[in-house]
Amino acid sequence: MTATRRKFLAGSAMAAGAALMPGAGIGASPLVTVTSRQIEVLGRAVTVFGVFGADGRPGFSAREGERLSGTLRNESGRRLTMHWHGQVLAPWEEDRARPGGGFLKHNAEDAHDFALTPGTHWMHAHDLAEQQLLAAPMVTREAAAPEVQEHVVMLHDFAFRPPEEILAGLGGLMAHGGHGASGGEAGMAGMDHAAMMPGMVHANDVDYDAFLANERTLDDPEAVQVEAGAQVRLRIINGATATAFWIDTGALPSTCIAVDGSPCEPLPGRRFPLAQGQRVDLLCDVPQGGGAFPVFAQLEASHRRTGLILATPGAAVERLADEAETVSDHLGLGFDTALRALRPLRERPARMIHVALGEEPGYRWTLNGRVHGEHEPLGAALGERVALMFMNPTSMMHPMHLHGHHFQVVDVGQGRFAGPMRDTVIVPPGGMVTVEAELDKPGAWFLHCHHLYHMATGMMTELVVG
Ligand SMILES: [Cu+2]
Repeated sequence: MTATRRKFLAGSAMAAGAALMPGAGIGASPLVTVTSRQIEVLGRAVTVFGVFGADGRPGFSAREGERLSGTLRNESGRRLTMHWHGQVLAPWEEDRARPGGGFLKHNAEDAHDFALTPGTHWMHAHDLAEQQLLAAPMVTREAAAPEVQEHVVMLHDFAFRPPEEILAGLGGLMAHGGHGASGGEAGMAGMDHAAMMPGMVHANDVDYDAFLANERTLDDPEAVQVEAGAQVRLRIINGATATAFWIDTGALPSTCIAVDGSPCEPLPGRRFPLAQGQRVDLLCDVPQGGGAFPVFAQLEASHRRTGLILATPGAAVERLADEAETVSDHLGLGFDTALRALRPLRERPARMIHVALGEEPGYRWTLNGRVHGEHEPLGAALGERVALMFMNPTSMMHPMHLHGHHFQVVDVGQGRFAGPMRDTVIVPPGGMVTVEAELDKPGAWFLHCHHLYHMATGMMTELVVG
């Protein structure tokens, strides 16, 4: 590990040196640059992060077999931690989101060189800066991908107030046992006293100002031109900080072909749950007659929604309401129960590790009774197969994410099954979910809830392999 680390540091130094000689070698032209920029949300100019590839497009795209080989440059004016979410071939040393990983400073670069993991993945800040759009797609098109039009959709929850203020408000809310702690343009909603009583399930503990699909709201949505009678592949990424969605393709019959970037047996449907951190790849059938077809992302347990429109040439695009007529359900595991991995783990005995999710007064979220910082790391041997059994007696759903690995969902409390390969799994309130992972890479890998306010207030531990 030390040797690799040294190599990585040498790489960084080399990149920094090269940056002094424009046009020379690595670092002269970063693969990915993080910037600060202004966009408009609901008619208001706001300053957010931007994450752009060398082609000027958001994030990074490649083809199966290619490597991420070059630098990530920070020109944002702020320090950052970038996590390669779903990139299971990225060495531990090359992910800032690791214990002791530190920050990439302003005007500095990290050098990277790793094989890209095929599928719909993404990169994001490993802290609340994600809410200020420090996140971007990282899509590596599969060699076997169907030859159809593709479109990447990144979802966000957006607030005009900074995450620190929201976090303080959440703590204040819990400490004071009711409303009134946050003030501001939009208080903490959906959290009345009844919803906070033990045994009551709730969602959406942050009341956002807007929900974005590729940075746009439904009053001015993205319209993607498609061909009548054709198939379109949507690669949808939930980059929201604290919001889970139902993807609703409405009039478009759709088939799920991958979750969290890993292929699954094709599963037809029109509504698909998508928790924070998760991805879903849908093949949508555009009717022969053409037309304009909204694809919505509706919040769980809410009317509110965002989305985009797929439209054939000349189709009339109607104005879309940003609230649905009916309140959606909470996210559950029905979808995962129906999913089957196309490339499951081979059967092999696994050692069980219990992970109890917990909730304490004062907006403290725990794993095995500890907040991060006071945690006991979980340990495993290199090459070991482990089963992580998540038990959730809390009042909220938690999307649990393990760094550096794809795991297989094998039990959701109804007996064993060969469920999907994922890297982030919904653990509903009152639920019990078991995933298995092959621990084939050394490192101290974060294991955490992808509701980033839960992560920020303690819901993270590490799995030390090797
Ligand atoms: Cu959580």
